[in-house]
Amino acid sequence: MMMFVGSPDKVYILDKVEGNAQQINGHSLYASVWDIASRTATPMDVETNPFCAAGMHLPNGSFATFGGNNAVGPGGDNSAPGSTPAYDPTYQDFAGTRAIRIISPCQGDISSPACSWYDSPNGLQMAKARWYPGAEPLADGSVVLLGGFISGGYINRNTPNGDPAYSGGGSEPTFEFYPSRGGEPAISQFMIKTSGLNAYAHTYLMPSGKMFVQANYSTILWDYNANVETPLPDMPNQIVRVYPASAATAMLPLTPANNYTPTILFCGGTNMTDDQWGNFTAPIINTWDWPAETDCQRITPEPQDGSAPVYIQDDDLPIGRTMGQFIALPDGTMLVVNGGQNGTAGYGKLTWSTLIQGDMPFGESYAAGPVGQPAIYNPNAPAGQRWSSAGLQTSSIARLYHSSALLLPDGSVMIAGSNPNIDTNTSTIFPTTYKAEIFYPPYFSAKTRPAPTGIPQTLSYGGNPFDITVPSTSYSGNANDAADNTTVWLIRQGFTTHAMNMGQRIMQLNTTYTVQNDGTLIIHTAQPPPNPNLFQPGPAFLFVTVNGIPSNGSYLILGSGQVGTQPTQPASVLPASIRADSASGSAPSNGSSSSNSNQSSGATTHTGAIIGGVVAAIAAVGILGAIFGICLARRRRAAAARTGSASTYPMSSTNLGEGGVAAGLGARGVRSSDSSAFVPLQQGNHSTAQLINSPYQDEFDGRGSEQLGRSGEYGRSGEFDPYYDSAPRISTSAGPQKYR
Ligand SMILES: [Cu+2]
Repeated sequence: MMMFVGSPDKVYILDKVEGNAQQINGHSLYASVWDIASRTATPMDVETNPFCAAGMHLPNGSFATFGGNNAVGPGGDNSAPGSTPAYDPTYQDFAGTRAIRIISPCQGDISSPACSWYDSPNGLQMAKARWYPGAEPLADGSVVLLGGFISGGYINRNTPNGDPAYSGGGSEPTFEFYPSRGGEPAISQFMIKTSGLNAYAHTYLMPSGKMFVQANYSTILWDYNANVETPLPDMPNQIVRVYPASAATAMLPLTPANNYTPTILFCGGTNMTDDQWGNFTAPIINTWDWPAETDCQRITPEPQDGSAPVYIQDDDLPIGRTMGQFIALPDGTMLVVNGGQNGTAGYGKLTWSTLIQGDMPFGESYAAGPVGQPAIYNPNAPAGQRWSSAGLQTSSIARLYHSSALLLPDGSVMIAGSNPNIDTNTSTIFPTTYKAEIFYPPYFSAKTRPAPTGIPQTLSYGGNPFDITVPSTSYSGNANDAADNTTVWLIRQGFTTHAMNMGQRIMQLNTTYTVQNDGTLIIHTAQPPPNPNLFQPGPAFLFVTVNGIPSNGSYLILGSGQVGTQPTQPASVLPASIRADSASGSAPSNGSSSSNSNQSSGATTHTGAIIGGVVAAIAAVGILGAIFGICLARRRRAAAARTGSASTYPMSSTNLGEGGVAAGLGARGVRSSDSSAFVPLQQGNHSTAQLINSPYQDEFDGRGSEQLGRSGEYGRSGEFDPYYDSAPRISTSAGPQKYR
């Protein structure tokens, strides 16, 4: 599953071409858009096979995806009559290996051409076929696309590896740009050196404009203009971090305290030996028996003191993981969710140690042992104390290969996917999973969240600072302390797929403040530093975090909105802070606060907020429509009515009734009787067999496409989330926003 927040109110989703029950235009559905506020999914059409592409924002807020698989039909290949790699008549998908698909998120009619995916087998194309390419945006808003498979496989090589550049036509060792710089794409020596384990290479643009690239055991700084590579140290202990080892990998927050110096953190992955990895066909070993790594390493590729970059051992993950992924949270911490304790990403019918098809113990999955427990990394905590899972609710839904996670504008985290299956399979041990979850980080315990005003719709690289106003009604306690404890964060969630968030960045803006006598906080906020390499141009969300409690994110565009050299101005100069000694906030005060509140300001006083009903909880949000299918909620309701709907799960404040919210949803009502959907959360982490037979297994009614346009027919997945209506958040329905 691939997801991104395309606009303040919508998550765009692309999925694997396979036999999803939901149909659109006479074929299985592979794309939808999910409205965050109403929690409804609307099907969208794409023509080319988008799995497993790279994806990236563009400077104007559009998103693009690059590459994918050949056309596939039932069985995940071209074995059906009439099926070719160029087009499959059953699933009606065209080859996507060179496709560039673009969408401009918009507020209008989702089915209108302006709001739809631009995607055509004869349309915009890359110079080369790329499946699982690396992707990184540059300071001018263009995108580098690096390497990839030609037509897939477990890892990107043959054995013996006599042709590490091309693997006899299986590997693509070149790189190219979007928009194209013309000419024949040049070869990346790094792709040859890392042959086999270099798909979805980890890429991070550095302040100098060079790119940090990590794959296999190797690391470089890369000048992609001159195509010159500078070796950096190998990954310690030869732990593989790229797909399919799939470590959680992220750039830590860029802050005034670290002088905007990027540090990259790698956690988990796999230490399988070079032999054990196997080849395009399969791994040598039974991966599901091989424990994933707990090891974390961090590296600062361009130290400001001029010292040589080195990998530094960091605190171990609480539980070893493959396919974990980092989500930057607006309190400056990093959440890890998803993944498994054993094995790797990828799927297949066999390994070189289990050669009989059907003998693999976990269906087609090369991973096992789903890890449902979230963990939060605090980069500012002392070594030895950076990880915590205390109080975080554990999910019982397996999130293995093809899972994804994404920060939503309200500060919650959407978790979706898991599909280690060649074609749709809802009855295997790790099934094709349509049910999503929302994780509510600890700051959702606050009853009141900051309600800042004055946030601009565009930001520049340097230039005049701006003032953000935080009303006294939206925080509690001493005003000076609150001002000392206020941080302003710019977050780009990125394009999530395959345990990565491509393009994800988080930057704390420089601030000073004026505390007014009535407790109002005026936060004088600097523009981002005048270096577009630090935070590439394009869309982002701005959060104001007071005492560890973030506001809702405000959508904005950083930079000119166009591909090209970004204008820069001198760094913002901020006025000195002014305090007001007897002022205070008037929000309901004094509960214990979250242990994960921001610590970067070093303040000692910490007035928390009242603990509400939502503390680090995970809630299922039903199926996401239709890749996602139409949820037969009413069938479940009928079943619940027959059997009684008593639930032992806390369901406070979830009775939405027949009017109110439900009244806006068309003919169908929303009732609390769907609480049976929470039974999975009470099951053990490995109880997948029970999940398969559970009464709330995703259901589809198989209606024809002619009925799909009626939005009232789609399940409002929020009805399964007991926290949805009680979670403190600020309305985002402040009218249409300009965001393009
Ligand atoms: Cu994939």
